[in-house]
Amino acid sequence: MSLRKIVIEPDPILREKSESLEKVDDELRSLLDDMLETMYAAPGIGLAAVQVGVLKRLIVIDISKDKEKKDPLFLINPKIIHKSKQTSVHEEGCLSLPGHFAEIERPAECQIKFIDYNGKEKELSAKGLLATCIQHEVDHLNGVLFIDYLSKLKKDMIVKKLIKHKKELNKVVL
Ligand code: K2U
Ligand code: ZN
Repeated sequence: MSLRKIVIEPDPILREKSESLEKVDDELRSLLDDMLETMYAAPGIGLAAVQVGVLKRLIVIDISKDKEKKDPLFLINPKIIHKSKQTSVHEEGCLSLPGHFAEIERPAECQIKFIDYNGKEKELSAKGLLATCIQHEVDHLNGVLFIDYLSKLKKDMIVKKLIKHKKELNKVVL
């Protein structure tokens, strides 16, 4: 397993639509393992493949609080098949937009179909933070970021700060 570099906004790849997978093999599982290790190291509770520069419909999630009791979810070709009419608000962040958080309203519950780590078709019903995280990650697979739900003023302010952040990072690297 190896750590992958996380893509930071603004970056055009984060606006691309990710492609579905044709098969689940050891190469794919190795990418999923790297994504999970990268997510835990960040730390985060979710990560989409596009955030490590891979335009494939892959997501890893682990909302378990106790690091001793990890409970990872591997979602291959996830498809949201139902969203509740009832909504809820959660504070969201994103590893591709470090340091920025916002209250985002989304459907409180959702159901997804997906293929699991071993290539088996599964269905899952989620509520609370898991439902929010799944919707946030599936948005990534469609080139959507949580800041897209904010006012233009707030979104532009965050992107402007991230541009400055990336310039500072490049100065340090160079
Ligand atoms: O896409 C990502 O970078 C995943 C987010 C997961 C997340 C989605 C929705 C709501 C909260 C988190 C990252 O893990 S951001 C880190 C984080 C963790 C817990 C709470 C807020 C932010
Ligand atoms: Zn994100």
